Amino acid sequence: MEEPMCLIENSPDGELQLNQRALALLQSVRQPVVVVAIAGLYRTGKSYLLNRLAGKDRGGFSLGSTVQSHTKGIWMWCLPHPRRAGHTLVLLDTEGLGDVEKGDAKNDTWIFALAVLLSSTLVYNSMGTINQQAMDQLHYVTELTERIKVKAAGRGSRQDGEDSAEFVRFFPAFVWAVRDFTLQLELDGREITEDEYLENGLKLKPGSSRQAQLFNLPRECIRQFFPAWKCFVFVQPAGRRDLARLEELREDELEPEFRQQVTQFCRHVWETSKPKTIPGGHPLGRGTLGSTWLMGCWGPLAPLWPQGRELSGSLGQGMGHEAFPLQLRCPLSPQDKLDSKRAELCRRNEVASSDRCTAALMELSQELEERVCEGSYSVPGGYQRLLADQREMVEKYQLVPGKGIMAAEVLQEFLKSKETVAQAVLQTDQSLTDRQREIEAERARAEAAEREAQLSQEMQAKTEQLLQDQERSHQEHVRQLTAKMEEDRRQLLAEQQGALALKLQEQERVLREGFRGEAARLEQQMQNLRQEMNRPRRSGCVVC
Ligand SMILES: Nc1nc2c(ncn2[C@@H]2O[C@H](COP(=O)(O)OP(=O)(O)OP(=O)(O)O)[C@@H](O)[C@H]2O)c(=O)[nH]1
Ligand SMILES: [Mg+2]
Repeated sequence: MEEPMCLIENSPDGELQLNQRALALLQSVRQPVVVVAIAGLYRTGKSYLLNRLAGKDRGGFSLGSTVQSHTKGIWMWCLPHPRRAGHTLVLLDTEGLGDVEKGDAKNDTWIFALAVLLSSTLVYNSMGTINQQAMDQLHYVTELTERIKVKAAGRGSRQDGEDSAEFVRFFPAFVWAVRDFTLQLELDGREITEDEYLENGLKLKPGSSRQAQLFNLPRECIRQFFPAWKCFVFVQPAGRRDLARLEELREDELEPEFRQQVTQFCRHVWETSKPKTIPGGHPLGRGTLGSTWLMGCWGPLAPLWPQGRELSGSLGQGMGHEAFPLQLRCPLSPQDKLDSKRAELCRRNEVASSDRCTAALMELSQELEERVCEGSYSVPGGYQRLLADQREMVEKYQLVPGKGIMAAEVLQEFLKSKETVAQAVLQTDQSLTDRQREIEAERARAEAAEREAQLSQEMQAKTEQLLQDQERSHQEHVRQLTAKMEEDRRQLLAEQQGALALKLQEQERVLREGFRGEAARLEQQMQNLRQEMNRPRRSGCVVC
């Protein structure tokens, strides 16, 4: 991918939309992907730092030099991984948070949430220091985890603390990049590392006052939810005048200390960022659809937000529920599983049929295409010859075995795509009078309409077949469930009879030993058991 491309568009009214071109590109990635996202306040050099991670001299994410926020939505750049052969590095540049002109904190939260869930490493960028203000900005993390927690809690009761274990499985490694850092890394007279600087910033306040809680919340989130954290500080990259044109500067015109810091930062990110995985530890890429990945990240958020739901729909077509990692808490019912499996099988069936039909048509139409290119039909009588050749091709296509359920639809599409060529040939055919041309054009239209009607009949038949299949599957499901319930009932009865026999033996024993009270207690238990066994069962009714 030569240049970055917009992955999620953010319209001025705050609507997020997925760019279908970017999605198609992601779907074509067959290698495992390592995803690095950057987020943080607007106008703090995020795009510039990400360009350094791309390891390219020129080009990349667009920078702005004015006070106005520049990057909008989420931009993506797929590159061969500089350190891992056979891996793709996906860089995600996000819209700056806290833009006063935009003033939409909710929209900011969604952008941040997506950056967190989509990435294997999240770089959080801030200017100057790690201070309370910078920590406060991280309320986005708190909000994100809160929202997912609220939703999850509604679906199944989880204990507090279990969430952090879940999140750690999905959250990326966290890297804090502090830009234009001018302070000494020293604490209480002792030199400290950058990581110790971050650790100090993440220290909790003792006590349970409201103030302490507010102070501790973002810190606790980072500590509990992100599996790893690291800090890098960077000095100002160049003199004040050059800051607005950093991109144009040669490497040796940048501050040497900054260059060194960037080198260390890049090395860390390249070497430690893991390939992005979906639940079960399956790596993305290698045939796992990019949309599955996106959907997996969007899934937990989508239902909380109307636009998210729409995007969910467009992304989720034909995909299984396993794409929703944080919803795994709510197990699917057997019927849901069955439906999802059937939908997946139908989709695969359609794809396979469509591929086979397209391949057959490509092969059968090859000669015809060549003749069109050579201009063989651009002669008097050419139109009739073209139609005859097309008819012959369609006849041969009808004889191709194993085309499957998409045969008519694919043929229709194919013939439709050839209509323009046929019309052009018709118009140039010198042997026809204007009247004849009109008649031919009319005939071609009628033929197309007839094909359309035929297709619509076939589609209807297909839908009916699908409904029948669904009904059959439902009946089968009911049958299996009824059989299972019968089996369970038999099993329970056998267990109860066994228990009754044991109690009877025990009663005889205690009576022999003279424990009348104990025998009476056992008698009561046995009566209860018999009542339980005689209670009528609602066999089969449950699934109706
Ligand atoms: N002071 C300073 N300026 C920088 C640094 N890195 C980049 N810049 C400059 O800051 C301006 C904004 O850089 P961007 O990379 O576009 O910043 P951004 O955070 O992506 O901005 P938004 O997309 O608007 O959120 C440009 O003029 C850069 O040349 C840095 O480390 N320090
Ligand atoms: Mg930017």
